[in-house]
Amino acid sequence: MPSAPKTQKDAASPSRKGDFDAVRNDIASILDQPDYDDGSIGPVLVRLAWHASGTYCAETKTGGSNGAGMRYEAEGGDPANAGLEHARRFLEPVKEKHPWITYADLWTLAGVVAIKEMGGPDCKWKPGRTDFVDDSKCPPRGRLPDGAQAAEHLRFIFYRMGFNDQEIVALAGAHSLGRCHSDRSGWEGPWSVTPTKFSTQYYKMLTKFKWEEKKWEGPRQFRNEDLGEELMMLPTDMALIEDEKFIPWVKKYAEDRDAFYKDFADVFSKLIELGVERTDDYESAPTFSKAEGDKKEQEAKSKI
Ligand code: FMI
Repeated sequence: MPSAPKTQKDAASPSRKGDFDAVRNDIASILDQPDYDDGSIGPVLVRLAWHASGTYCAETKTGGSNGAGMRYEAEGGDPANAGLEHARRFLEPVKEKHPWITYADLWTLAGVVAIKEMGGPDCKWKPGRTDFVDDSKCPPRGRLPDGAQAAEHLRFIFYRMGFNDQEIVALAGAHSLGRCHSDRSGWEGPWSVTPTKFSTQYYKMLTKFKWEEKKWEGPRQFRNEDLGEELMMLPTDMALIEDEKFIPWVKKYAEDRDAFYKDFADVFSKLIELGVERTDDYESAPTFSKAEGDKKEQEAKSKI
């Protein structure tokens, strides 16, 4: 029997240029991966968006989320980016289906979609990033933070990007997601018992539990088993409760979920905008989040 003719939708034709909702839906549809980590690639997509952006230097206006330089060995091969090739590989079918989107837009949008789908806030996202055509504009290695260090180092790195102490602590709350891998960073284990759910658990773990140095062959990290499984903290995570300017924010976010969600959404949106130089095409692109966009559309419809 001849198969039914393919409809327009079935055909493997590229999607309409600028249909970012279609891209959002396709990203959301690949997050669950039963054979990967804790069953989700959400956390590693958030890390991809962050590492793509976190090379920014406000003084020289270099680095940042424009360019998608991690496609090149110069940036992709930076040991700080170990493991992110998995995130990029998972996104490849989405790029193939929507070839008009740049990698730089796709990677940042993937982070935003993953945060939302894992129960986090709506982070504003705006398109218009371009991709480098070669590696000549890749930022130098060494711009991303080193988890083995302390508060002073965090400030040095995040102040360079233009963030303040409150924003540093809000960003760190993303460590309620995902885990460390001994074959990537060298450290091992998750920070929370629900690593695929966006939550305030990271701050609660830091403020309510006692952490002891793990005795093992690997790099220095801290451990706690009070919730029935071994959780971890990096030396830089511990720095947040050792520093008198950071700790009030850790305590606030442990107790005030709404404040954390709002502040995280603001600071993550700021992070993924670093270094973006838009083409004229996108100057008038909407800056509101999907939820806000849906709401505006509903309001507009109700007036018709
Ligand atoms: Fe974090 N991270 N992070 N992180 N990160 C991860 C995993 C990870 C550091 C170190 C570090 C931010 C900042 C910082 C995020 C989100 C964010 C790992 C394990 C390490 C060592 C990597 C691995 O796979 O072994 C710091 C301390 C130094 C580099 C640091 O400053 C920020 C700003 C964010 C986003 C807002 C997430 C989601 C993960 C989990 C990734 C995964 O694969 O599960």
